[in-house]
Amino acid sequence: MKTLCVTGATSGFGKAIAEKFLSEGWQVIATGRRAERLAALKSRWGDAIHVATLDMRDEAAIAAFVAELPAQFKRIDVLVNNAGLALGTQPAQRADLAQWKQMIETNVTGLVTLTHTLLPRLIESKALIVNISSIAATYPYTGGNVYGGTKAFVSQFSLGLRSDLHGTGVRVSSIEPGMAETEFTLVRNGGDQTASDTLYKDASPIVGEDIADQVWWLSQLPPHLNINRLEVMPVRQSFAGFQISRD
Ligand code: NDP
Ligand code: 8X3
Repeated sequence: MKTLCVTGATSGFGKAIAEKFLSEGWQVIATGRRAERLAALKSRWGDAIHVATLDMRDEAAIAAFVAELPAQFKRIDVLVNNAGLALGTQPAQRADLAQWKQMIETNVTGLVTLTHTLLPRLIESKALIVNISSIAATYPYTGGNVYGGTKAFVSQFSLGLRSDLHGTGVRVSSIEPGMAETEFTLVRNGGDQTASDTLYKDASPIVGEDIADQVWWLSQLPPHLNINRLEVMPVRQSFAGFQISRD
C-alpha cells in the first residue's frame, strides 16, 4: 500500500488532500496542531491513517515525529509540504514583526526542516515531493510582503531540490494556487469571518478538493515525468496593473 504524508491536514487543502488519497485506498500520515481535528480524521479513517500533533516551528518535535513513525508508515511515497499561513494584510511599514517571524518559521523553516529530516527515506522510496507555494510567490500585492517572500522561497527551493536530487528518481513539484476558500483568510485576518466571507462571495474560488485533485494527478504521472510548477487560479481572479504615486 502506498503512503502519503501531508502537513497541515486539519483544514483546507491538507484535509482535502488527506481524504482524497484515503478514498483512493492509500494510507496517510496527517499532521497539524489541532489535536481534536486530527482525532476526528482518525476516528473516520481508522488504521489507514496515522495522525500526529505537530507544530512545524518545533524542530525537536519534527525529529521525534519522524523517528516515531509506526513501522507500516515509514516508507513515504508522496510528501506534501502544505502547512502554512499568511498573517496580516498591512503594508510592511505597519506590519507586525512577530507575524512576519511566524510566517517564516512555519512556511520556510518548518518546511525545510521536515524535508531535510525525511530526505534519506524519500530518496530510498523515489518519492514525489509536492510543495504548496502560491501565486504570491510570483505576483506581488500590497500587504503580501513576507507571505509572498516565504512562498517565493518555497517555489525556488522546489526547483533547487530538483537540481540537487538529480539522478535519484525523486520528483519535486510546487503547486502555486491563487484564491482558495479555506480557513486561510480567517487565519490571516485574526478570525474575522466577515472578511473571509466577503472575499470569496460570488467569486467561485478554488476549493480544497481542486488542489487535492491536482496532487492526486501529480501522484499518478508516470515516473519519467516531473511537473516543476503548477500555477492555478480561479477564472474570476486575474491580474491588475502597476500602481504609480505622483507628487
Ligand atoms: P488553512 O488555514 O485552511 O490550513 C492551513 C493548515 O496549516 C492547517 O491545517 C493548519 O493546522 C496548518 N498550520 C498552520 N500553522 C501551522 C504550524 N505552525 N504547525 C503545523 N501546522 C500548521 O489554509 P489553506 O488550506 O489554504 O493553506 C494550506 C497551504 O496553502 C498554506 O501553505 C497556504 O499558504 C497555501 N495557499 C493557500 C491559498 C489560499 O488562498 N487558501 C492559496 C495559495 C496557497 P493547525 O492550525 O491545526 O496547526
Ligand atoms: C494565497 C493566495 O493571493 O491570497 O497564497 O496570496 S493570495
